[in-house]
Amino acid sequence: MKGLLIVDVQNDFCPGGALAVPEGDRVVPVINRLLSHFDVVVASKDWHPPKSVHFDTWPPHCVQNTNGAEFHPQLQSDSIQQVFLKGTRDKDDGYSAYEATNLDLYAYLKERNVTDLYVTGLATDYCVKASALDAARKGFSTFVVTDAVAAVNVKPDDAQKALDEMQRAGIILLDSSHIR
Ligand code: VGL
Ligand code: ZN
Repeated sequence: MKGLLIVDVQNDFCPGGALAVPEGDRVVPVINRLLSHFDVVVASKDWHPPKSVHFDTWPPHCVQNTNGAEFHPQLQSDSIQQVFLKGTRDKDDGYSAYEATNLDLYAYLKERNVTDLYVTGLATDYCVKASALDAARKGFSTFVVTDAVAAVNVKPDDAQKALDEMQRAGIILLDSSHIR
């Protein structure tokens, strides 16, 4: 079975948000087009408490139950079968969707016989990277859809470095046009 993981396509990571990824909203129409090609569609949400050590590193963002933590309004979220919440504790960065605390992503995907996981969303250099590397480590055939991800780019080459690191870990990078 093929699974689609949508990482953190939330208002705070999109233009106008508290930790905006440049052109983060560009991924939304690409992800919407992909939805019907997958058996299992899941999403993660960055879901932080108001006070967190995570905010020593980052401006406050994706605080639980705020508008900034909602999915981008154009994302077809009714197609998402399950949401995984991560970074939920005050000492917890939770970059990887596999660190979700409401449910176990690994067990969820295994129970549904997902062998191939396609990773999309925000941000390439943090949560997409951490989630894809975990997926590969845990034995999923892992793909990153390059036109369905966007990077924070604290440094200008962070996106490329992240893509290189993922490729070295055996992750396959592909364009959404190759998914049928
Ligand atoms: C993320 C920085 C801080 C992400 C989350 O979703 O990539 N990046 N929190
Ligand atoms: Zn965060």
